[in-house]
Amino acid sequence: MPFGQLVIGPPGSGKSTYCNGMQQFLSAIGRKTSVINLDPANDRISYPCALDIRDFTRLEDIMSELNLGPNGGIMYALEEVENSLDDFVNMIESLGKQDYLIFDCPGQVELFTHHSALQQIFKKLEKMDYRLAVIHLVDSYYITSPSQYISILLLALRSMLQLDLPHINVLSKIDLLKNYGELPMSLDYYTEVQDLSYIFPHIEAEQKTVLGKRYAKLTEAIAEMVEDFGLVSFEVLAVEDKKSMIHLLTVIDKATGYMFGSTEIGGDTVWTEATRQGGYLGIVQDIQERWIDHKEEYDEAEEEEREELFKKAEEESRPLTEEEEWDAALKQWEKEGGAKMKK
Ligand SMILES: Nc1nc2c(ncn2[C@@H]2O[C@H](COP(=O)(O)OP(=O)(O)OP(=O)(O)O)[C@@H](O)[C@H]2O)c(=O)[nH]1
Ligand SMILES: [Mg+2]
Repeated sequence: MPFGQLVIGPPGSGKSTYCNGMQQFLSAIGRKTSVINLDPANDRISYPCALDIRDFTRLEDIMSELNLGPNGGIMYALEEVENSLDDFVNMIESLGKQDYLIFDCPGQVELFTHHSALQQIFKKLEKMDYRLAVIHLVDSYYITSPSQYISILLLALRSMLQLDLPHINVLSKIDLLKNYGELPMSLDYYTEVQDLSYIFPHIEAEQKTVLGKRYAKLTEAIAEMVEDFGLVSFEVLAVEDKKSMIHLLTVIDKATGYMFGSTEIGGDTVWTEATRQGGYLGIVQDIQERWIDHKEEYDEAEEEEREELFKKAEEESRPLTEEEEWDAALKQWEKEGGAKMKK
């Protein structure tokens, strides 16, 4: 039974970069992976792409034939796929059922909050027994403003309900968070979506005008409603931070059921067995320490580790391989309390 990730999120949230990084990671642990580009505007793909929506329908042609702009063109392209769903799904099936799939989606928010095309494509795959999880990336910049934070909570809730699949919300680019100044609350407050009434005074302080006060009231009402659902929480990710990628994959494998499934599927028996033993789950506090409280010290220590690796490769007169970097990160994960990678 095939497994996969549907990578969604607003424009620029890091979806394509994540797909590239995740594919490299999966190939390092031996899981055979195919990345599928579902973004008709994505004409500079940085990863090896097994299937490209642009081979199915071309945005440029739609725009010129129908006199549409790029946003309308993307919606139309996905509607075309929705209308020829069987053909498109056959193309996905032709990749074989042994490959782990990653779908790089377009960034238009309406596609995962109230438009049917993506939902229909995903539902069709689900019916065909594909075990999929939605990975919803949201730029962590948005937690720096209390009212924007409530907006992304609403966005996350809305897409969770619309897409109706296992859903993992992720605050991306966490490495940049320190640059945006001090947060009123600690990082786990935002990731666990703790008692939102604590943030209300900060929402009110943001608004100075009369209409602004009413905006604050609306935001607070939305916050209460999101809290009542009790569904939204976040993981955190810095795509270059291998430890945060390792943690995220353990969470995803749990959500899709991959770690409980047959280990012969992807050829990554070692990883699957290791995560079955528990995985390493204390990440948010680590991330607060790594990326906010002691960023400089950690940067320095990691640079030293990397230099060691490079020195070793240099002595052997060759460049450092991606695999070696991943190998070092996995060893570190194991040392710090992650599950044992029995070789
Ligand atoms: N610092 C940092 N930058 C990142 C990270 N992930 C992505 N970026 C950068 O964010 C920018 C946007 O990344 P993309 O991967 O193109 O984002 P996207 O969501 O695919 O964008 P669209 O397809 O246009 O919606 C690029 O410049 C990336 O290098 C991260 O974890 N940390
Ligand atoms: Mg992209």
